Formats: sequence, C-alpha cells, structure tokens
Amino acid sequence: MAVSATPLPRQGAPRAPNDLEPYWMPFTANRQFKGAPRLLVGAKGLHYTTAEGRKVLDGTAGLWCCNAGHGHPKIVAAIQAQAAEMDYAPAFQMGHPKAFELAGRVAALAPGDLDHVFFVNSGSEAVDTALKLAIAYHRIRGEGTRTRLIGRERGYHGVGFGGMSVGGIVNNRKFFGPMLNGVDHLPQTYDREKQAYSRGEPQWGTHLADELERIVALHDASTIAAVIVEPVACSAGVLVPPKGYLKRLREICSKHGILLIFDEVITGFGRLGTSFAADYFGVLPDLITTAKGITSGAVPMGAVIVRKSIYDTFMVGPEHAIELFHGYTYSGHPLACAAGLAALDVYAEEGLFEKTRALAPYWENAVHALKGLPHVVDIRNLGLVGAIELESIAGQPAKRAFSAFLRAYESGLLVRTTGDIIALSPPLTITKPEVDEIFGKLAAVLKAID
Ligand code: PXG
Repeated sequence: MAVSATPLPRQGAPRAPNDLEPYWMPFTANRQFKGAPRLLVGAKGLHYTTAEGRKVLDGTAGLWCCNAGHGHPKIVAAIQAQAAEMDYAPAFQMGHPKAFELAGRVAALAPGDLDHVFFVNSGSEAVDTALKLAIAYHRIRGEGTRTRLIGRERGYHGVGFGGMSVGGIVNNRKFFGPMLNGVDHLPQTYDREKQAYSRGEPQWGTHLADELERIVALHDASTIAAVIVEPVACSAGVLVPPKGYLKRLREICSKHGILLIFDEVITGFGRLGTSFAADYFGVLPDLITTAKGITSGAVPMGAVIVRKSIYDTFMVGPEHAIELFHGYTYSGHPLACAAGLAALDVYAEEGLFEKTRALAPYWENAVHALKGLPHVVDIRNLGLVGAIELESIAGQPAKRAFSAFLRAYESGLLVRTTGDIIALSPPLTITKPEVDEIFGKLAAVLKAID
C-alpha cells in the first residue's frame, strides 16, 4: 500500500495558546527573539503599538515598504471593499479590471517607454521574473547565447535562486550550494577611505562602472543577457552610487546589447523623492523590478516594468498561443491591485514624492549631525534613506548595531541594522519634528551603548 491511512503521530504536549516556538521567523535571531519577544499589535501613521501598549516611531517604514504610513484610511477602505466584492480571480487566461487599471497607472509613473507591467507578489519574484524575461528576450530575438547574468558584490535581489545568484551578500549565498551558473559580479562601489561622510552621491568611484567592460571582455558580450543593480544598494547598508556611475553602466550596456535591470524594490515609489530612482539619476533602464511601496506594504505585491520593445518582442507567434510560460497564482491579486491603486492615489493626492524631495536636505543634515558621536565611522544618505555605520566590536561583527537596535526599540524607535550599519527609511509622510525625534533618540542610543 503506497499511502497509509494511519494519522501521522503528533509529538509533545498540546501547545499553549500563542506559543512562539512553531513559527520559524525569517532573517531573525529566533532564539534571541523568543527569549525576549518584540511583538507589534497595531500601526497607525508613523507609529507602531507594541503588545505592551508602547508607541514606537517607525524609522524604517516597516521593511522599507509602508511609504504612505500605516493604516491609511484610503488604503484600508480599498482593501476592505475589494475583499467584499471579489476575493480572487484566476490570473491565467482570465482577468479583472483593477489589474489592468493598476498596470496602466504604474506604466504611466514609470520613465520613458517602460510601459508594460508584469505582476508578481514580492521583490524576490520580481527579480527572478526580470532575469527570466531577459534571457527569454534574447532567445526570441535569435541571440540564445546571451544567458549570462551580471550582478554586483553587496547587491541584494531577494532570496530566490536567481536573485541570490546575482546578489552579493555572502551570508545570503554561502549556505545554498552552487546557485545559478553563468553569473558574474561587478565590484561593489563603497570605499570608506575615499567616500566617508559623503552627502548624497560620492564623488569617488565612478570608474568602477568600467569594470563592466572588463567583464564583457572576459566573457564576450554575445554571452551576456543582463546586468542587474540596485540604483542605491539599500539592504547592504545604503551604498549610494558614485556620481555618474549608473550613466556609465547604461552606456556600456547599450554599447554591447546587454539589458540593464534596475532593482527598485526599495527605491521605487518615492523613496528618493521621484517615482523611481531611474528618474532621480536620469538613467533609463530596460527593466525595473519593484515591490514594497507599490501597495505601501499593505498587501504583498511586486511588479516588473519593461520597455515596449521587450514586450513587443514576445508578442509573436499564433494569436492563441501563450507568449510567456511564466506567472504566479497570485499575479495581480485583486486585494493587491486595490491596495496598489489606493496607494498610488495617496502618493499623488498628498504629494508624497514632492514632500520627500523637499524634506531630503533637512533629512541629510539631521543624519549627518550624528558625526562625531561614539562608534560612528561613516554616515550616508539619499532621498529619505540614511545609514550610520558603526565601528564593529573586535571579533563580534554586528553585535554593536544589534545593541543599538534593541536600545532604540526600548526607547520607542524602530530602526534596521545590517552588520554594524543602522539603516533608516521612514514613511514618506514624516515631518521635521519626527525627523528630529528619530535622530534625538538615536544620538542618545549611541551615547549609551558599549
Ligand atoms: N530586491 C531588493 C533591492 C530588495 O531590497 C528584494 C529584492 C526582495 O524583496 P522581497 O519582497 O522578496 O523581500 C528586496 C528586499 C532590509 C530589508 O532591511 C530589505 C529587503 C527586505 C527585507 C529587509 O534591508 N529588501
């Protein structure tokens, strides 16, 4: 008999309600957390409420995603109405109006002729989708030898096998075997000696884009499908591109027929005070990956936005035939589309991208005012993103920043840390007094920790 009818044995005693043990938390020190849990039970505007009833100022927009602030009434109402009207519609061979409407709205926001939108459910899926699109695009055009993908050291492109392979964060890669083959990496662009305390884009490092020429010479352009970079490498600690670097990458990609993918999962939807970082830097990629801010984090969603010529390349063959064998059950989920449409309305009606642009110089001054405080070795910023790099405790990397994170949380401020870097990216609805509050609290934390 192949299948046993006997129920699987259950182990152990019945669990207490709300036992923390069964949940394997992502990117979390599980044992530390479960020993001293940090549970959030409410969120409104710029603040979380903890299980103990404390208010915590959200210095990170959740995980770089709640750009419109938490619990925006318009977004909440849109999700509630959609849940009541239609929970789900099949994503393959069927459609629903809001997916088309949102695609149009996103395309209208996107720069140049990036005017077709493929919906997914996360940044990781957006990246894997974009990489697959790039390879398939070349194949359909008769350049099937172009399969190689070029990422960058310290890049973060999510945790799928594609994104992990082009990514360049060692701990995210080393446990998981050989990954995709045919991947190479540009050097990362950060050098503290040359760039420390740069305000905005560093002056040093533009020449690092020329490393792409070296990589092309090594592999030959005919083997390379795409280059993928975050315009600003946020997860690895806010590494702002050197002045002119992205333009140079664009020129080299164009010269060699290589597609350029901007991973705008964080930088999209206003984080730099423009719709996309592509607008901020005046550089037009061939594909943009997004997620997070597309729904202000309220419902999971991601998207890949592609140039017209890429979409058109796929629209060949008999009309009844599927053009792209790719997609997800929840591509363009009605709740996500409703949340996305409402989020885009809020961004426009409240002028949040313009507000971000106007607030950015104040933010820059505030974050750089921490210079000289204990442990601080560098400060970086762009748009409403900031990073404070701390000197590591000898032999205990990441410990000092984690202490800062815990102490900040106790003092009513949520920050993110990676290694010994504290990263900040508040909701775009933040105003000057709360910016002052963030840095006042952080200054006290830095003075208090070992
Ligand atoms: N690309 C980029 C540029 C990202 O920042 C992803 C892809 C993956 O997205 P998903 O939705 O699959 O997680 C990201 C995600 C942090 C942090 O604090 C950053 C991300 C996610 C969680 C935490 O640095 N970025």
